[in-house]
Amino acid sequence: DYGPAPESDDIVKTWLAENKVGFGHFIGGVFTKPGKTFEVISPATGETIAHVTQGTADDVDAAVKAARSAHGKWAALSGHERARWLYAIARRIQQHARFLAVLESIDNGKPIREARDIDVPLVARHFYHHAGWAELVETEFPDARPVGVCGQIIPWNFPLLMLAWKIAPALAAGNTVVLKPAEYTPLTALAFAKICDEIGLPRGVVNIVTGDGATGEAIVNHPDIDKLAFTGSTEVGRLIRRASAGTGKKLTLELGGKSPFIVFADADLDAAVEGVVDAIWFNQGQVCCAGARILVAEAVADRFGALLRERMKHLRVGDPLDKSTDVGAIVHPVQLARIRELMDKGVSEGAQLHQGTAPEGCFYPPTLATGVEPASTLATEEIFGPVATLTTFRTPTDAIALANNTRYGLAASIWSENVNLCLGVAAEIKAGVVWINCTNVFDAGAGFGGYRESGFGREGGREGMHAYLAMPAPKPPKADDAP
Ligand code: TXE
Repeated sequence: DYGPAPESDDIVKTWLAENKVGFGHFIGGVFTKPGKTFEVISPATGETIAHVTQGTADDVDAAVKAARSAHGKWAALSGHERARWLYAIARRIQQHARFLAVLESIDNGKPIREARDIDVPLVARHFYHHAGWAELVETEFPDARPVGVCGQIIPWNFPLLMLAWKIAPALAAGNTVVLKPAEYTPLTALAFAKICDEIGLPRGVVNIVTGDGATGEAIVNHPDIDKLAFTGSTEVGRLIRRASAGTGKKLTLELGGKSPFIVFADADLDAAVEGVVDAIWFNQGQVCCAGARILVAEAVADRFGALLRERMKHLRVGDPLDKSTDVGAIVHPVQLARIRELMDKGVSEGAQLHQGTAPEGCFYPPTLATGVEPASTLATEEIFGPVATLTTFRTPTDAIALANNTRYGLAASIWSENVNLCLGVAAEIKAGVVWINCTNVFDAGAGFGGYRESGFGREGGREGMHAYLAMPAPKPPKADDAP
């Protein structure tokens, strides 16, 4: 047990020190000896905080075999019994909330306030919610059966939350999993493995294999995996779709976005400014559904821009473990370099940047880009940093056209006091989620996912369960049902 500890940072330090030689995988309920390892850094300090094993194709194979042999018994449990395991996981997450939040903040660079108040509570909520689905699955989906062994590959922006989005519905539906966390942020997945071990979850139901893209490829190509679930870049999503085409694997992809944030002239502008803070400066903008394109009605554009620039000055960028920090560190120097490269390109294409301040190191200041042409880099590429573009529109029709002028379709948010306008515009926007007078609101009970190059399949709620169940084909209508 992590035990009662006066200082949350100390519990994390102790755990990391205990595993100083390196972390192995979690396969068949056993922590393997570390193999060839790679370094994990804390982006805020640049310090190496752990060594984690680079998973090989043999490691993936061992994990798939463990998941396969655990599957029969797990699938045969009653829904109620599986629900009890999911409840047990959720309770343990709450019990170790502080440890997990600090670990996430150190590993990812996200502000502790967000890890503590958003990531970890949503993780617990996801397991509680899906415990409910485990209870309901037999009655709600009477003809369905679990898919089998699921290979799940997740990104670094919400490491533990993305794990929850993948593992909770899979287990609720009666599947077993092999999950690979992102190479930048593997530590909370290993802490999760420890939780599975502590509660005595049947061996092999959850397997965690760490590693980079090559390990991910080994999962994608493994012949005994029945379903692949991926969240990450559109490029890798494409590779996975190609690699799995022609196999019987079920596939869901949650990829990038370039979501519009539309402010009409009658919006509560102060509320909309706070909305922008949540839309693009939350999690350093490393959010697939971030409101990265602010579209504002011409009539209020000057006033809104001024309010936004003033608000930006007051954002505190820095030490993720400081409770007053608003914007933490960018996940990795490679990602920082990527952001800088895109921004340089944007400036060379004529964009003007309005920036707050950021400390030296792996940090990027909150940024607003104006003078951005619709076809330019900053308007079209997912930057995945704390950068929003600001563009004006005249009519709702213009706003809709600009909003839909993207190859993505993950999310959108609309700000106006006129609810009819909001609902009318929402219906015209091609996006998986449309928020009205709010943004980045997540709930385990609501399906989340995209259109177009943002991927396909839904996570969360009833729709999310479909991804983890094999459904019988719909019956053809009988002759006397014909109209
Ligand atoms: O993502 P990758 P990266 C976007 C965002 C970001 C960009 C690059 O724009 O700037 O992607 O990030 C695993 N087969 N998003 O390069 O590579 C990898 O190990 C199988 C949006 O870090 O897609 C990791 O576990 N797996 C996004 C996971 O894929 C492979 C969140 C994601 O990494 C693989 C993250 C391969 N060939 C980035 N190559 C979102 N939608 O939220 C890599 N991986």
